Amino acid sequence: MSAAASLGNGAWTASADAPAGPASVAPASVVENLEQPNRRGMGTIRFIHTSDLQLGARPYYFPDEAYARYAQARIDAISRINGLAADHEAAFVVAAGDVFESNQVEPRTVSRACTAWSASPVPWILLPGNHDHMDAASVFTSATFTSQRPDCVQVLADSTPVSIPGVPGVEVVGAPWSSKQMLHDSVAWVVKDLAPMQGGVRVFLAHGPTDLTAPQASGKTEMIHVRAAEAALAERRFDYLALGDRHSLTRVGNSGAVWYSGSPVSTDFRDPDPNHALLVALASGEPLQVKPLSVGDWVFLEEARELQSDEDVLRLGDWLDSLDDAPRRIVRLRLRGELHISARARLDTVLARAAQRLAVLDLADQPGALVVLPGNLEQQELGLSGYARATWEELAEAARAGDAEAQDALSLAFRLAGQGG
Ligand SMILES: [Mn+2]
Repeated sequence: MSAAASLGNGAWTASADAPAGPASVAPASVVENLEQPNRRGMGTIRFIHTSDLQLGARPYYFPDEAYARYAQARIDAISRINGLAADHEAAFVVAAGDVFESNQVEPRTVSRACTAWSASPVPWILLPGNHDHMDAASVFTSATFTSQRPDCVQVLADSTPVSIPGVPGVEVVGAPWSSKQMLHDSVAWVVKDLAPMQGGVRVFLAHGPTDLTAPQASGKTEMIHVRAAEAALAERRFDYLALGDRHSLTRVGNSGAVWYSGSPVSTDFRDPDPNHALLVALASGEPLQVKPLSVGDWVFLEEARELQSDEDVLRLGDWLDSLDDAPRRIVRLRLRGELHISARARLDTVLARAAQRLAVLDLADQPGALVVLPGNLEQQELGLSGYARATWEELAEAARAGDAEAQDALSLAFRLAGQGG
């Protein structure tokens, strides 16, 4: 089940199972401070948490046409989040790392992003992540970015807490990546120098794996230790930890105040719950609340099928046909099994049709997984004679011996003869 579904998509989620205490409940002093800046007079501060836009990333299996649309969709995610900020009266947006895929992204990508940000009704605070780390060659110090960056965009180049213009009572502090590798838990590293908040609220931005969500990566030096972060939350060294690195919406730990927003537009087959941003509300005297907002509509689907018959191929075709919004579906098929030539030829027709409809149809390369069984039946149906028949038999023999090229050639010959539709 997706995190959004488990949260009841669109519903506010209070940190109901959070332990009672200052980590999740704003103390009175904070409430007083918040009442002034709040435009609605309800003592609530709202903001949007996003991360991992990975602008400029191109998966190797995307053809040009699909990539152009996909790249645009990810720039458009900035505009969508701008719109969501306005719709939900969010005061600002934080992006917790990997806004750009790398420090070497094309200047055009940086320019497109700056144009999208320039239309934002609220400030955006960006954290350099592992892909767009802050060093001498950072995208954030590039001529394109520095000359085109709109005033509403602020980059956390170091861990000095910053205030947000026009949003009093809120402090943002980040743990930016300064190189491709972090040698320590960036949250613990920064938190030790952070005094507990006396008034207002503090939002912490960090990027990297946590010990709870990536235990398999326990040797990584950059691992963020969640229990220590929760202790800092309880001491009010910060009120919300906005994480990036996981591309899937994920609640982390027990506090209800530590989240990965996931990528606003899906980036890979591995991500179970992408395509969201998080609306976060720190409300007077109430538990912190988060609400997943829908942003992206590109979906990566991986499907494994065992094919043994014509019926199996037809069922696969029906499934491919049933996918809605095909121009924004990236499908990877893992096919295995044994098919006679006629079924294999039908499969090729099914796949050709799907490749036309879908953004991407990727056939995972698994040599030998799908075997073609040449039989005599097909040969008879084709009514071959003479040279053609001799060629067919030669190919069939090679195909029986496992020659994949011969299997492809037989399938193609069968289709061309009009038997595979
Ligand atoms: Mn990332």
